[in-house]
Amino acid sequence: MQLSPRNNAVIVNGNTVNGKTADIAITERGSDFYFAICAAMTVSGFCFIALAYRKQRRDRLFHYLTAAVVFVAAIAYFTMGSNLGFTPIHVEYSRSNPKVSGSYRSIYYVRYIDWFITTPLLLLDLLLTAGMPWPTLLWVIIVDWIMIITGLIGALVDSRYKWAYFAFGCFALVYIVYQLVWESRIHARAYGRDVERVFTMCGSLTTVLWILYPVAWGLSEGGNVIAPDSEAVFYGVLDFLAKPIFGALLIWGHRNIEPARLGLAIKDYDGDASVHEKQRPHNGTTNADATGNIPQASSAV
Ligand code: RET
Repeated sequence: MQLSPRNNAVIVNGNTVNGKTADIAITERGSDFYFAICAAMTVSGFCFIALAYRKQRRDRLFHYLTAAVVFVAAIAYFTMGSNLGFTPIHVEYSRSNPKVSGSYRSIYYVRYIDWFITTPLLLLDLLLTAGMPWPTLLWVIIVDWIMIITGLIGALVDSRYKWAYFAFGCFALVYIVYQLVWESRIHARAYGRDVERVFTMCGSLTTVLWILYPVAWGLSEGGNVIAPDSEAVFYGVLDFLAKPIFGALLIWGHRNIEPARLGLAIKDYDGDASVHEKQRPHNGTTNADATGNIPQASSAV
């Protein structure tokens, strides 16, 4: 008798997509691992939201950004655990190692959709901590998108031209790393020792981890050196450190830093009766809106 229910995802959702079958694909163990990371992302998301509710609404920016990152990742990991969100791509290098021998490898495009949404949010976390001006934020995010999209194109191309896209992505990463270790770090210093400390801690973690992503890519989607199960572990560990662990450190680092100090002066309407319903409007007939103004229609009645 089997005690634990089997994970049937790789059987239910097979390896055939658009008429092609991936013969280099994840096994049940790879699927289990993806589901485990999915669970970790989900739990950490709820923790970040719970921590957000301990703060005033206007001080929750970093909690919400970080929670969004892990919730999006949780959905991507659910997809990969279910053996979905991939397409079989002909490998450039056929290997004799039985774990990677074959012609078509599962390429998980859902990973890139996840990164397209979450990496800009992670960069926002960091660059807002450093108090960088918004044109720089925008520019770094555009460069980040170029990095992710070129990585996706490279992964989907089956000829050696894939490495050209990989090189474009690496150039983009060099610029992002320069921003983090140089310009933003110097900028963060101007806001005081505590801001500099949290930026240095999270920025260094990000720099080291992000440099390892192209290594994982070169060994899996690019070079077909490691099996899809090992790819799951490599990217899974990186994502776990780059999202929930990074997020926890960032939120902890911000515990005594008022966002207003970083130039993030966010308005809220604490004293407004119609928002909090702590007190009744003066004559009991008018309805003030969130700005405290009385709408024309209701005052005319
Ligand atoms: C690719 C391949 C192309 C070259 C480079 C890459 C870098 C990817 C990075 C991804 C980071 C993802 C994170 C996800 C977690 O939220 C696209 C693999 C340089 C740095 C942090």
